[in-house]
Amino acid sequence: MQFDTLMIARLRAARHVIVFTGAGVSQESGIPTFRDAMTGLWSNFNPEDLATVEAFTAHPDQVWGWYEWRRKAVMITQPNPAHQAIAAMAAHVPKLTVVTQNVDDLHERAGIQGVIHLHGSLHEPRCSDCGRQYELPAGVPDIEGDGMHVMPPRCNHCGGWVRPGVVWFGEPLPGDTWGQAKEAVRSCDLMFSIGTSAVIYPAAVMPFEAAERGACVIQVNPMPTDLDPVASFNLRGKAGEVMAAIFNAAWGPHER
Ligand code: BV8
Ligand code: ZN
Repeated sequence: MQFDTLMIARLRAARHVIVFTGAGVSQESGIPTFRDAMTGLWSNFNPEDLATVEAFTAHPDQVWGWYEWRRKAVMITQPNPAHQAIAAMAAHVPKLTVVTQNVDDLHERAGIQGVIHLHGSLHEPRCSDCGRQYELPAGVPDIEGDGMHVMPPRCNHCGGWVRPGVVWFGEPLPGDTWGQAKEAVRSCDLMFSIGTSAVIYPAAVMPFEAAERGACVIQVNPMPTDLDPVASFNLRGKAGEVMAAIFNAAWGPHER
C-alpha cells in the first residue's frame, strides 16, 4: 500500500496524535458494526431502539440479554491488527490519545492506556437507581445463541435493576469524559478517524473541530462519510490492513 509521503511526514513529526474510533475498528475482530444488520434474532431490532432508557424500562430482560450477548462476543475475540498498530504507534509518537465510541475493551487489550470511552463500557454495569458499580461474575456470560431474554441482576445495596454502563441515546455523555475528549482535540496536531460513520452526536464533532483547528485529519474507512470533505487524507480500506501498512511506512514493520 503506497501512502502520500507528506502524510507519513506529518505523522512522524506529530507531537500529539488522537485516534478517534468507531465500530469499524472492531469489525475485523468479528464484532458487527451498528450499520451492519443485526444478526440472528436481533436482526428484527434497530440498535438505536434497544440502546435507550425507554427500551430498558419496558423490556429489561431483552436489553440486558442484548448487552450480555455483545459482552460475550467481545470477551471471546481478540484485538485485530488495527488495535495492535495503534498500540505500537503509541511508542513512536510523543503523545497518543485514543478516544472511542466503542463500548468494547479491545484497545486496552491491545495495550493502550487511558482510553477515553465517550459512550461507556460493556464491563462497567451500575445500579439504575443508586448508581453504584455492580461486580459481574467472572468469566464469559453463559448465554446460548442470541435474542436471549436475560433478566438483569438486582443491586446489592438498594435492589434496583442493574443496567449496562453505557451511554444510551438521549443520555448526556459523562461530563468529565467529554471534557477530556474536548481538551485532547484542542491540543492535537494529528487525528486519525477510523471506522466511524461520524453521524452520532456530540461525538461526531471531534474530527470536524480538529480539522477546523488545522490538525491533519486522516480518515480510514472503506466507505465515504460526511467527514470526507474536511479530512486531509481519505484512506479507503479496512482499518486492520491500512493501520498496519501506515505503521510500516512510517516506522518499518512492528514486532507484534
Ligand atoms: C444526547 C453506546 C442529549 C450504547 C452509543 C444533533 C443532531 C442530531 C441528533 C442529535 C444531535 N445531538 C444529539 C442527538 C441525538 C443522538 C444522535 O446523535 N442521534 C443520531 C442518530 C443522529 N445523540 C444522543 O442521543 C447522545 N446523547 O444527545 O444527549 C442530552 C444532553 C444533555 C442532557 C440530556 C440529554 C448520546 C449518543 C450515544 C449513544 N450511544 N453507544 C451501545 O453501544 O449500545 S452510539 C453507538 O452508535 C456507538 O457508540 C457509535 O457512536 C454509534 C455507531 O456509530 P459508528 O461507531 O460510527 O458505527 P457505524 O456502524 O455507524 O459505522 C461503522 C463505520 O465503519 C462505517 O462507516 C463503515 O463503513 C466502517 N467500517 C466497517 N468495517 C470497517 C470500517 N472501517 C474500517 N475498517 C473496517 N474493517
Ligand atoms: Zn442500587
